[in-house]
Amino acid sequence: MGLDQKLEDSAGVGNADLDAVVIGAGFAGLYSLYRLREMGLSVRVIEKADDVGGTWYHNRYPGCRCDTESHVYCYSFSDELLNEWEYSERYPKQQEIFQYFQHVADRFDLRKDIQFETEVESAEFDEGSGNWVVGTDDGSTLSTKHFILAVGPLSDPFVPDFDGTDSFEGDTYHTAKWPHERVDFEGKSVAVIGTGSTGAQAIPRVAERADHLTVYQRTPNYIIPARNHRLTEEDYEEIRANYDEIWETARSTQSGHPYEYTYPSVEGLSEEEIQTALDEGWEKGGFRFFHAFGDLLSNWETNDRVAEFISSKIRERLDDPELAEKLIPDDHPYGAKRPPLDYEGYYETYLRDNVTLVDVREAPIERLTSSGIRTTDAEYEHDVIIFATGFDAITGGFTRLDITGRNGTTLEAAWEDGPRAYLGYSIDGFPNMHMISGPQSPAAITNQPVSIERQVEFITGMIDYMRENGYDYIEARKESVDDWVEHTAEIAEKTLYTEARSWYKGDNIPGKPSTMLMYAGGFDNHSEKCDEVADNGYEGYKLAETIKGLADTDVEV
Ligand code: NA7
Repeated sequence: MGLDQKLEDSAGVGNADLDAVVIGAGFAGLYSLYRLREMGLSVRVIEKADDVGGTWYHNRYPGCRCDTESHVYCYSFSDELLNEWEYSERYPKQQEIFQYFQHVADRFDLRKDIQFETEVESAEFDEGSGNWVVGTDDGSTLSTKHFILAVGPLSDPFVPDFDGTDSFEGDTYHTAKWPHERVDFEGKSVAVIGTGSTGAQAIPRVAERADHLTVYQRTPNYIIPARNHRLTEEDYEEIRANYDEIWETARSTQSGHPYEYTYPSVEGLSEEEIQTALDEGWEKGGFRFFHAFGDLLSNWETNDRVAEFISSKIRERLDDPELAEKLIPDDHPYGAKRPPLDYEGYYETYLRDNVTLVDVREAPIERLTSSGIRTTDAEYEHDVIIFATGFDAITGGFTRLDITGRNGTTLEAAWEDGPRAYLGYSIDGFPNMHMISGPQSPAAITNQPVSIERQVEFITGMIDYMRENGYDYIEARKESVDDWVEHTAEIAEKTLYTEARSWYKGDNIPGKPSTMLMYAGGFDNHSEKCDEVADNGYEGYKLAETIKGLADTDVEV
């Protein structure tokens, strides 16, 4: 029987085709599928790509890898899985992460419940049947009791709307929509626009292959050494001997990474102690450096010391003072914008004869021409333009869908004054709809697998509780959503995140309101709050046996 036929047969009687529809087959979607299936529920994951992996399916640009250390860039729910998988380097390459996802999908036989090459376009809560009706790009619909959005916080690529984009006669690529086949740069003049984490990874690699590379930089970033290396058998022996403790630490920190801060602050420390902490952090590299001082993102004094230290290191690396000053940030605290890592001599790349740095803060890009890029003070010829220009982060994956909740309320209307969600998961008026890495969740400012596992466990725990207690519907109360949004904003105000223009606040998207999109209070505190909510019978939510029961409580305060 076709899905449409099934839907027709069940229409109006409250029987959904499925217990849960999940959008996306990345970290969040696959774990949701695994857990819900373990609970005995009927689930279907809908994925637009032809394979699993989510962001790691689409991002295949040269140099693409994860800035999180590989031993904690994986699921922790299965000891068997942990013990059988080995990444080859300290930071996993895209190719290996993609293989990891394929392994997970095969190992747990997940593919049979994933509908690939299908894009969800709409979802509407049907008050007659009390189900969500999910519409896909092949014209079919599916009805489901629970609607889970595992769309990814960085899944909606952003390309600036430059005048003349269509007139460019060369090839253009966005890093997050990279072709599967090798892209040829040999003998070509290549432009990279953007120097975020993606640009920082791609630039050294493209420079090696292109005839000439021109980097268009608007905002310099603090880019620190990753200190990548191959992982040996001994490394893995040590990791495995300590895995329980590593995960326990990761789950107890603000960042979801398994590192404790060396000192809470620079305040009260001697000059020597500060210098030693910075030097040692620098030697460790990556986000371990980030963990030298606990108040890095809330205390200017600490941040200034760390930023000065990084700036001095950039100057040391480049014996061209003018170039160094162009590459040193001067407009934001370290970490208030996502800090990229350097794997392959990022700064030294600019010393190459075939690389030109164009400062587009000084002279912005005016337009694309048929043969290249024109800034306000020069014209550059290119065969290829690479947009490393980021994403409509956190909300873009949700708002691109046409979602309608109860009483005909659209997501667009619900978020008219800015995105809002209780704990990042739920919105009033949208029963049984659950977001992973939604706005006001810790999302992408924490180590994703740790944070995602926690969120999926909260959502699946909630669904389990509903079944145990005879509830068919759950919906966040309006006041819980409002309070959580206010709480998140208050926390952000106490941090230095407010001091940078960044995608954390939606500043990279023209017209998007500037507001901290994620919960900056830490993974640990968010997690504790989730436990408290669950322990109190899903405090802050309305639970009901019928859709009418849910609607009847609308007026309750
Ligand atoms: P990011 O971090 O958003 O970086 C995008 C870059 O593109 C950044 O340097 C932007 O400059 C630049 N950009 C965007 N629009 C323009 C225009 N109009 N002109 C010039 N330059 C522009 O995206 P990434 O893909 O690097 O990283 C996203 C996340 O993926 C990363 O943080 C990791 O979590 C993984 P800006 O800084 O806005 O001045």
